[in-house]
Amino acid sequence: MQLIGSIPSPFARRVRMWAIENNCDLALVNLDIFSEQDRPTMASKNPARKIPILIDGDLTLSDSSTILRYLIAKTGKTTLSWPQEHLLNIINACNGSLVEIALSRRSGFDTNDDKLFFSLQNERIAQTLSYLNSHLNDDEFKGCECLNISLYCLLDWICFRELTDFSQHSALVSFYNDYGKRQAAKETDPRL
Ligand SMILES: N[C@@H](CCC(=O)N[C@@H](CS)C(=O)NCC(=O)O)C(=O)O
Repeated sequence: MQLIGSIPSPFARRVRMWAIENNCDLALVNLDIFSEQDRPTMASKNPARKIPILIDGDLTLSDSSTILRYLIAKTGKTTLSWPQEHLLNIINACNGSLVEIALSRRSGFDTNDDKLFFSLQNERIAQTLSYLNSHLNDDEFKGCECLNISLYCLLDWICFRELTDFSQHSALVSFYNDYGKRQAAKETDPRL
């Protein structure tokens, strides 16, 4: 199987970490998605022009959550429960808003500007981080590898890109420090 992605992408990293932890053979095609050279490769596989993209024989899949669900099914692992799906969507919402903020900054906007678009993203980021801080020690969160990996990739990307400050959320900080010690986290570190 091939994963079309990039090393910094937190969404691609989830899939890469899950594959490492589950001995799943996955070759990364590392693209610079905003470069003239690499963009056509992404566009030819996904008209939505987003990574990650999984290629398994004739099958092409997009969206990290869908890809993870596919790999979980393919390897016979336990699927996420509905409450776990809800938590994954909260992580996704936070990560999605942070992508909007990162792209806005890259486009030269002041993301602290008093504009509806930025206020909505900043509000969502603050609320979801606070919610995750209160719930990551719940059994249904702790027992789900997919949620743990997705949260770690989100938090490490926040630090890597200096997107926001979660230091007031002590449960998130302690989770981040512990999970970062894992081999899969080290092997996929975007700083390397
Ligand atoms: N919901 C998607 C989000 C994927 C996503 O936003 N990927 C970013 C890279 S981290 C991307 O391709 N951005 C390109 C763009 O927004 O134009 C997923 O879970 O895979």
